[in-house]
Amino acid sequence: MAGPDASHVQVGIVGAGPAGLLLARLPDLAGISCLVIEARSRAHIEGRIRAGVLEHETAQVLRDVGVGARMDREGLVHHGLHLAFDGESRRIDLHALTGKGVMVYGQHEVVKDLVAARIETGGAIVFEATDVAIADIESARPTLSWREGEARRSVTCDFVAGCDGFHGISRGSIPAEVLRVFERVYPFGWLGILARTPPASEELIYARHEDGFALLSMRSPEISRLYLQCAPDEDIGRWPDARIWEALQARLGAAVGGKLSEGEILQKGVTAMRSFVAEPMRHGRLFLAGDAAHIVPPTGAKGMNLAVGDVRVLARALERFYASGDESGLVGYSKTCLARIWRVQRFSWWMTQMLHRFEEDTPFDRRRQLAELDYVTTSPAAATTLAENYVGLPLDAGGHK
Ligand code: RFL
Ligand code: PHB
Repeated sequence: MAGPDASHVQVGIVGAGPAGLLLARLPDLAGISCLVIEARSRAHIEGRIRAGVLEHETAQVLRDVGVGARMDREGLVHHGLHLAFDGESRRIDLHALTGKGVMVYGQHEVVKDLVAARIETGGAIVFEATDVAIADIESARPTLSWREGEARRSVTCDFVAGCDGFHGISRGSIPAEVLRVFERVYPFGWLGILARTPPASEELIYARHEDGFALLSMRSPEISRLYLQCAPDEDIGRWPDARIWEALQARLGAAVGGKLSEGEILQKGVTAMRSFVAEPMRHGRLFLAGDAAHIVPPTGAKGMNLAVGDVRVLARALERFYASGDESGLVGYSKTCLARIWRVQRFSWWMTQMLHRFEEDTPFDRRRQLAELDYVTTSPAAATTLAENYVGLPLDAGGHK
């Protein structure tokens, strides 16, 4: 096992989000040495409230790498979800349509479980690293360097994995003339709250409302997670708790048959929304994974699941390379991942356009949106399209084999 002072590791990993931490775990189990360099503190990454829905296969991956026990005890398995519109709420039976469900379990809980497992096995994570830099990715010995307090440290690596999220430094290490970016920025954001109150529905409710989108989700039988469509640069200061509850009641009240129970707001924040893909995801010996390479709007609940998908492809490729020298998985990494990523981009965009209020929409667009929701919730073929994407497309390659 490589410690922070070792001068060489097989895989240097930038970022301890779900992508970096899972990537450290998978090759580690195969005896491949990894070092994780993280810019923030352990408390920060373990307290960062983000995603909540794990696809069927994502949950299975966590079990497979030995970090699924708490998820299976505390997570909530959901077999359906609701789409609310035009004053009513209709259920999509995920399980009847696909034979699968999803696991509602907070991303920060996944992060806690992965950090604990890594520390327990003596694996190194450098927290609060500053000035992290990647060099020589086109050579056989790329270098990862960082500052820890006053000391500048570095390791050489066989490979570097850029798992440092959308605002990290890895993507920028790929030469500009090589990198192609595809992007759509949405004219709205989500205001999200975590509240101490039992969820008003046992299953998630995605609501299309004339005032804008709203989502009812949860973290436990006592804690609700709720979102409201808002301006992308919304000033959270303009949203005292009473205004948030009033907007949630207006958008979700009918769907829960009356009133949401209100409670103490434990956390609130605004997230801007975009669709983004950077291609290729590999240059030389640098591999991008997760949000470092792509962002989806959260409407499809896909971001963390995509990160897990990338990492599984990369871990498998690394294991094959170290076991037999076979480079084909590494060479094909970007293409394999991108096929799936574009399908998930399409789904996340589709859910977003179906459920949000766009200022430029005409009365025609509003009627079309309602017709689409009506179709998706009445046609078994259309409902299956939503359900199979929501529970997760097969991990291998772009789609069905
Ligand atoms: P992360 O989680 O952003 O982790 C990147 C890590 O890299 C660190 N870092 C650096 N470290 C070293 N050097 C540097 N220069 C660094 N720069 C950054 C950061 O501190 C961080 O620890 O990326 P990763 O691992 O790719 O994981 C991606 C997911 O976090 C993201 O896709 C999801 O949270 C998206 N998402 C959802 N995904 C789902 O699958 N299901 C959901 O239900 C879901 N809901 C959501 C979401 C994201 C949301 N927000 C806040 C963006 C709901 C919301 C509101
Ligand atoms: C969440 O629980 O945070 C959540 C659930 C579903 C989404 C996005 C976020 O689509």
